[in-house]
Amino acid sequence: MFKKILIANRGEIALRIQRACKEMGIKAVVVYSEADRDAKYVKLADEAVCIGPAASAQSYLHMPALISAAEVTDAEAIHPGYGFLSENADFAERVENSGFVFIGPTAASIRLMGDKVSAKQAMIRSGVPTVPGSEGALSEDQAEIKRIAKGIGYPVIIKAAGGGGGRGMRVVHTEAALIHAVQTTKAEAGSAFGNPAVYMEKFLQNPRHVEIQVIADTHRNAVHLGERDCSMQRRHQKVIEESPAPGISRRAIEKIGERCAAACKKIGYRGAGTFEFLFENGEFYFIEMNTRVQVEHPVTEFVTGIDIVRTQIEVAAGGKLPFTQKQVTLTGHAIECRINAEDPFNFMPSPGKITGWHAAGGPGVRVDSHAYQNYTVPTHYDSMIGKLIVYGDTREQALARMRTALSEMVVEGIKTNIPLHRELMVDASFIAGGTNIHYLEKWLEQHPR
Ligand code: MV4
Repeated sequence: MFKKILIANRGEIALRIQRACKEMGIKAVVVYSEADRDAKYVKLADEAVCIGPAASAQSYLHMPALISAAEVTDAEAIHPGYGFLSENADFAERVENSGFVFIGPTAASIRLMGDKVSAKQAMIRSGVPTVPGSEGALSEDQAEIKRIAKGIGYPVIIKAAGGGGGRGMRVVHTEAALIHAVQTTKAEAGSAFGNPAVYMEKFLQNPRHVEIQVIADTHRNAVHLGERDCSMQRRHQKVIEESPAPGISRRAIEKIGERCAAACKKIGYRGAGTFEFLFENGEFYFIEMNTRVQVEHPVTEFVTGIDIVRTQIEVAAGGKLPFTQKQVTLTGHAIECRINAEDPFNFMPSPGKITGWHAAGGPGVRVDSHAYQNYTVPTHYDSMIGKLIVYGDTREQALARMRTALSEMVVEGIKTNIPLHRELMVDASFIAGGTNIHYLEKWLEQHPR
């Protein structure tokens, strides 16, 4: 096992990874920007290295500074967390070429999944169901593009191969609008991602976003850890996540989960990963794979009892997965509310000093946050200041616990989205379960302030 790990991230996930390291008897080195000097995860770390000014490009995204920090502190491995460089294949490659272990998949896997066309082709080869669409990237042949769209049936969606997470997409309803949409998406993709390739899919009108967590070791073992429903989102930012997904049978999840685990084996995947699906009319359609630990991993940890970050570290060190597929069962229900420093209804960022902070507690309640009383939320990074996660034997109990926990949470001095969560936890449709990806945006339109 590693003796020392460098955490190339900030905020709550830097604290989460550090906690796993400490439990495992591994020294944790954190890096921080000048804006994060007073952060809790910096104070709690065994060692801390300032890597540059507040701007991410000069700190958390600055590869030479991160690799130098690992060198001067004698770390053996680098955990990238989520966001920043976590899905940057060049970074993974530079980490490994500098003699460190990248706690994540190989650069080749990250590259394969980073290109959404090659990711989808890999899934088709591996037997994972995908959204009907073009076989690969679209050619320049306008007649052929029209033929493909006709074959799929309108509406279709044009997506950039270099996009993902909602960037670089355009919905097309008629043949008259098709060619212009393809050309515009290509031009935007070329400048935004340095890759003009686009592909086409059937546009699913009212899907849910359901994702499968997987984890694989370097001994040809891969298992799935069930699903998360992340449909409650606004502008591609998830707001609430839960596991299991309401109303989807265990049989259906087992079937798709086994396909994902088999795909991991087929592509030689190692580490934690997430297969994102659209779920509509009882069917799963793969859209993208995330090759990192995700913000919402705690809901899966609650229902499986598996420590995902610990397992990431174990498999990165060459260990075998400490459980088999048969030993993984989902018990009870978990819900996560992302706590953001923002106006709860117009979503304007609200950084600044937290003058009062009281975290919720009690049975089945977990608060993953780097915030504390008198902490100043910097302006430079995203607005998430923590996550409130609850567990219950049933979804009803989890909902009741979340309502209680939200009533206990106090964050003063800045605005947060806690008031929005309090309203959603008593919303009849959310309580019923199974709302789709458009629900929150429609709800917000119907609840103007
Ligand atoms: C789609 C889709 C409908 N049909 N693809 C948005 C993010 C990116 N991961 C893929 N996205 C979508 N792809 C087809 N063929 C609708 C979305 C989509 C979406 C997906 C998941 C979660 C929230 C979303 C919000 C708007 C659109």
